[in-house]
Amino acid sequence: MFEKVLIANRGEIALRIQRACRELGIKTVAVHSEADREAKYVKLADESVCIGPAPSSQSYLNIPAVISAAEVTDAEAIHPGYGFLSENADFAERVEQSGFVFIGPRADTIRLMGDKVSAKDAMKKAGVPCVPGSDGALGDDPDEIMRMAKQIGYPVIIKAAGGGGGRGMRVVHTEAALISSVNMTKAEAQAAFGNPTVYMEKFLTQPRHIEIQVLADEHGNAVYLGERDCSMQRRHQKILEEAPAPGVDRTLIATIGERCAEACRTIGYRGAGTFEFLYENNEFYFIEMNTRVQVEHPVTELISGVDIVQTQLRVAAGEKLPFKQKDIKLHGHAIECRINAEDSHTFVPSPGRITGFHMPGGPGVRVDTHAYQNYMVPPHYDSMIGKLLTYGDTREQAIARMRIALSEMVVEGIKTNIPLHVELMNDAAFHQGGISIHYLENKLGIHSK
Ligand code: MV4
Repeated sequence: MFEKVLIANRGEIALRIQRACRELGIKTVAVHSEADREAKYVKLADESVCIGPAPSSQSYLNIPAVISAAEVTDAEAIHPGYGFLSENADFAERVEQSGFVFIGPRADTIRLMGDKVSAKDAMKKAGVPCVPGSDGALGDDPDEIMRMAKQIGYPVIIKAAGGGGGRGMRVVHTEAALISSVNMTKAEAQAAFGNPTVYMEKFLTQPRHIEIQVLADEHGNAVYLGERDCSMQRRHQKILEEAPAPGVDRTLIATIGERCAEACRTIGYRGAGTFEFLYENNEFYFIEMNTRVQVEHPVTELISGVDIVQTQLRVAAGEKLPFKQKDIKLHGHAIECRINAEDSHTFVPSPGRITGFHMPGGPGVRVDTHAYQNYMVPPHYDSMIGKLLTYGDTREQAIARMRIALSEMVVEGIKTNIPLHVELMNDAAFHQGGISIHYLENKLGIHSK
């Protein structure tokens, strides 16, 4: 196992990774911007290095600064967390070229999945069911594009190969709008990603967003840890996640999960990964793969008993996965509420000093946060200040515990979205389970879009 790991991230995930390292007896190096200098998790690390000014472009995204910090502290490996440099193939490559271990997949795997056309192609070849579509990049012939759309059937969606996570896509409802939409998406893709490549898919109108968690080692072993339902979202920002996905056939999950694990073996995947699917009419359709640990990984940890971050560290150090698929047993139900420093109705960020802070507890409650009383939420980064999770034997028990936990939770001095979560715990459609990706935006009203 590594002796010392550098954590190239901030906030709750930096603390989460630090805890995993500590449990494995690994020393930690925190890197931080000038804005995060006083953060408690920075002080808790064995060592810390300031890597630049507050803007992330000059600190958390500064590749030479991160690698220099690893050099001066003699760290052996770098954990990128989520966001920032976590899915940057050039970063992964430079980390390894500099003689450090990148805690994640190989750079060429990140590159493969970063290009959504090559990702889909690889997964289709590996037996993962995909959304029907163009089977590769769109060519230049308008007649062929029109024939293709007619064959797939309207509505279709045009997506940029360099996009993902909701960036660079356009829905087309009629043949009259098709070619101009393709050309506009190409122009935007060139401007945003430096790559004009686009592809076409059947547009699913009321899907759920369900993802499969996988773990793989360098010795050809891969397992899936069930699924997460992430449909409760607004503007591609997830608000609440849960596992398992309510009302989905367990046999179907097992089939899709095994396909994902097999795809990992086929492409030689290493580390933690997430296969994102759209789910509609009892069918799964692969859309993208994430090659990092995700914000919502704890819901899977709660129902599986597997420590995903520790496992990332183990497989990055060359160890075999400490379990086989038959050892993975999912129990109960977990829900995660993302706690954001923002206005509960307008979603406008609300940075500033937290003057009062009390976290809930009790059976089946987990809080992952770096915040505390007197902590100053900086205005420069994502507004998420923590995650409140509850676990129960049943979904009803997890919801009941979430209600209680939310009622106990106190965050004063800034606005938070706790009132929104309280409202969701009393929402009839949420209680029923199985809402689509459009549910929250419709509930909030057209004005919130
Ligand atoms: C889609 C889709 C409907 N049909 N693809 C948006 C984010 C990116 N990961 C893929 N996205 C979508 N792709 C087809 N063929 C609807 C979305 C979508 C969405 C997906 C997941 C979570 C939230 C979403 C919100 C709007 C649209």
